[in-house]
Amino acid sequence: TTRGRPNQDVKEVNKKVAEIQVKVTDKNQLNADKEPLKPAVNHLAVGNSSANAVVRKSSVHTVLSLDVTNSPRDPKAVGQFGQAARVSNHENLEVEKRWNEGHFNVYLSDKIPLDRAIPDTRPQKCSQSLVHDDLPSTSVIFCFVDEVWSTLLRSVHSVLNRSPPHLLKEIILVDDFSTKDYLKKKLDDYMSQFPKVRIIRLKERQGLIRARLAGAAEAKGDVLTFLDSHVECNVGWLEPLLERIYLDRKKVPCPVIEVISDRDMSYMLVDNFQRGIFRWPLVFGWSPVPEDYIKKNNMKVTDPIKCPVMAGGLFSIEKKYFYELGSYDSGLDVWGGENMEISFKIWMCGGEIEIIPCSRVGHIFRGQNPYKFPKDRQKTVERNLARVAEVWLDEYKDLFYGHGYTHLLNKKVIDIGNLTEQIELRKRLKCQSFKWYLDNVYPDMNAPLVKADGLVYNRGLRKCLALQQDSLSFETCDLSKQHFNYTWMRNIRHRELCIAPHVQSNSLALQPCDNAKSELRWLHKSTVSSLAEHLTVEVFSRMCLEGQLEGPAVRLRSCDAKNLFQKWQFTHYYAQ
Ligand code: LR7
Ligand code: MN
Repeated sequence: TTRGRPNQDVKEVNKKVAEIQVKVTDKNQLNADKEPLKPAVNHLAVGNSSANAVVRKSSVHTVLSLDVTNSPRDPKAVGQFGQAARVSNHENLEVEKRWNEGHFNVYLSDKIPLDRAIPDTRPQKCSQSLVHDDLPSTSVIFCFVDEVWSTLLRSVHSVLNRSPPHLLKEIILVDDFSTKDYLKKKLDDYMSQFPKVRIIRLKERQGLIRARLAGAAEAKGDVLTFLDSHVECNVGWLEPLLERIYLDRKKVPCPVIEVISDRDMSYMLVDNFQRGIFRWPLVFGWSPVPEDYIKKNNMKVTDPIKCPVMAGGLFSIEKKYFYELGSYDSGLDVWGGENMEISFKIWMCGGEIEIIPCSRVGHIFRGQNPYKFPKDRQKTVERNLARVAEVWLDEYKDLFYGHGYTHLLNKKVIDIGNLTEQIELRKRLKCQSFKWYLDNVYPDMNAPLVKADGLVYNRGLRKCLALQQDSLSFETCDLSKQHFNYTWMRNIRHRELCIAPHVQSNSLALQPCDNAKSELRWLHKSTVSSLAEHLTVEVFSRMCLEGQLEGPAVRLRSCDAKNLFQKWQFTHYYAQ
């Protein structure tokens, strides 16, 4: 109780709360094209928005961090209390005209108070949960490039209004070389009224990853808290994050990310028990915590949720720990992949990622990035992901490449840059393997190391492919002798040898496997093991592998749907 904490009168606060009746309902559905990134949302039916945030542990008096926006000056304002705002028909043109400035309803955002109230969406118990008196302080870092004025300001105000002053060391705005005029002198002038806000301007466009690093380098707080520049922090959002770090400095807590509608700017709460996961090829998504896990661990809605990966934009991390982990790979450009990188790094090198249900922050989910990518967007993201895969995925990186990214294996197509430093870092930190991560952090992830394996059975010959002294033959099927893998690189592989088609002579040979060689790839559609399918040369898609009774055991022939000698079947299928 030594730090200069606000000494709120509890009764006063409660009186204020009682004055407010908030009713928020959202009638608009979200647009479907962005669904994969959004957690499932609930319609709000919020009664009283309670102003009390978090009670501190072992404190002499009960301290409440007051949400100063709960009794707003203008309760009737557009979008007030997080309600859906409507525009009349004659304004639609204006809405459309300004949409692309941020790829959301910028027109509406500009009409909504910068310090609007939003409904307190925390689970009920949160307002009574205890936190320690001597929590670490944090620097809040917002990076932005050409962010919309009103959303940037609303983000900053929500932090200033809803964070206990003694825990908020500063707010650092990192301007990633914006082109908009209002983000220059006008922003400086505006922010000069807040001693805690600092602006750092980058001299060239660095992308959000290096922009965050620039912000972190200047930060003076014990903890770094990164936020996107179009958010609204909810009541009591900060204390529960800092509490987790206080308990264990290797915990990396994330708030629940709620949805601010890009259409009507309403604030919507999301389903409980959601966690961040990834699917191949390293695509972030939300997924509910498995039901039996909740039961087995007797989880309450307020309990922290272990998270295999974080969404990326919103989290707190102890500053020293961030640097011990080697911060971000600064070779990642502009946007994308850094959430995977830091997530794998945290888990595999001794830390933990958690979603904290008592901490909630709204975020505007947009259909498109409203800024330009200096290079092609797709290529930028692919390259970032390839860097992550090469450093962290071990033998599982084949799953990444095999899900649509085999072209990245061709060094002529893409230069992913130097990775020595990252690989060294992983060794120095003595991090666990990716297999360990899958087994321990994300056991419900489906990650078979090959697409299929076992015997390669030919329907016409009713025999299996065999290798005899480096040449192919057919034998009576016997799993103990003949074993091939159908790999993620779509190679047919036995140990170090792969079946290589020679299209000119229609013959087959065995070659040392090489993931980068597209000529070694075979298409094979069957996922149902009872169905035999063609093995088609990928680079020459009309040619199929065919078994022969006489002469060489196999040859290439024009594909023929009815020819049983062209139908092949592996013993086990693990994935499409
Ligand atoms: O070159 C850039 N420079 C920047 O400063 C590009 C972006 N930025 C800023 C930008 O202004 C914004 O404030 O970086 C922030 C994030 O960019 P967004 O809002 O365009 O990203 P996003 O919300 O679409 O994407 C999510 O994934 C990103 C992958 O790199 C980042 O990790 C984002 O922070 C992340 N956002 C969230 O996690 C919020 C929830 C979304 C989900 C799921
Ligand atoms: Mn964002």
